Amino acid sequence: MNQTTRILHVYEHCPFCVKAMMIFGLKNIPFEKRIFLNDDEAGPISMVGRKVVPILEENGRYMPESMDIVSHIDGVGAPVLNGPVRKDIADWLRASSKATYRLFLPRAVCAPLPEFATTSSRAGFIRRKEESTGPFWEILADGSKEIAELNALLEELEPLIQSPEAVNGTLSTDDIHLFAQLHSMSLIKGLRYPLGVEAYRQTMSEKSGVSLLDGFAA
Ligand SMILES: N[C@@H](CCC(=O)N[C@@H](CS)C(=O)NCC(=O)O)C(=O)O
Repeated sequence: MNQTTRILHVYEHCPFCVKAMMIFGLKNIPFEKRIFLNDDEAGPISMVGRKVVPILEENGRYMPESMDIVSHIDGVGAPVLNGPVRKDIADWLRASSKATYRLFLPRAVCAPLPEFATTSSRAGFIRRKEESTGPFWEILADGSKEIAELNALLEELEPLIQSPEAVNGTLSTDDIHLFAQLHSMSLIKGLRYPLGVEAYRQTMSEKSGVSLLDGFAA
């Protein structure tokens, strides 16, 4: 019988890649993780025609788009993302995304992650992202307003979490989106996780096999 070979091409910091990696862990499906340098354009373009990750390579075929990868892998054997999705989770994600990504981007590029292993990969990321965020040094110099905003939102998140095993009681795509955002937040020092949020972060990290980045938080 032919064995399916699955390779997931990612950047470690990328929230969309976190979503794609999660489903493999949640389903206990083996895969090989390969990490592009952030300025490698030729690699992803040769696979899907544009510079983007995640890309799933399965038996020599390429699939981009994180949520397409999630639903494709969830469809292997019995699906696990069977639970309902909730508007209050989508609202929470929307409310917290702007401050999260503003604080996250300059921290991600400072972290010792493999996609930034070369000077040119790091410099290219900074140059491209600063066009929309403004200078990273300014964001790193004072994030106190956004940190306070996110801490207030984390307090609001706690009562929305029905179980550390699944935000809505049964695993759903809400868990994919929520954990990916908490994963990005884990790089931001000064965030305080209420007990219920902390239990969820740790349980979901363990179940999905995706490590949080708290150790690199700045
Ligand atoms: N809709 C895509 C978005 C993926 C995406 O934006 N990935 C980012 C990395 S976080 C990317 O590859 N950006 C292009 C770049 O870094 O040049 C998905 O859900 O997979």
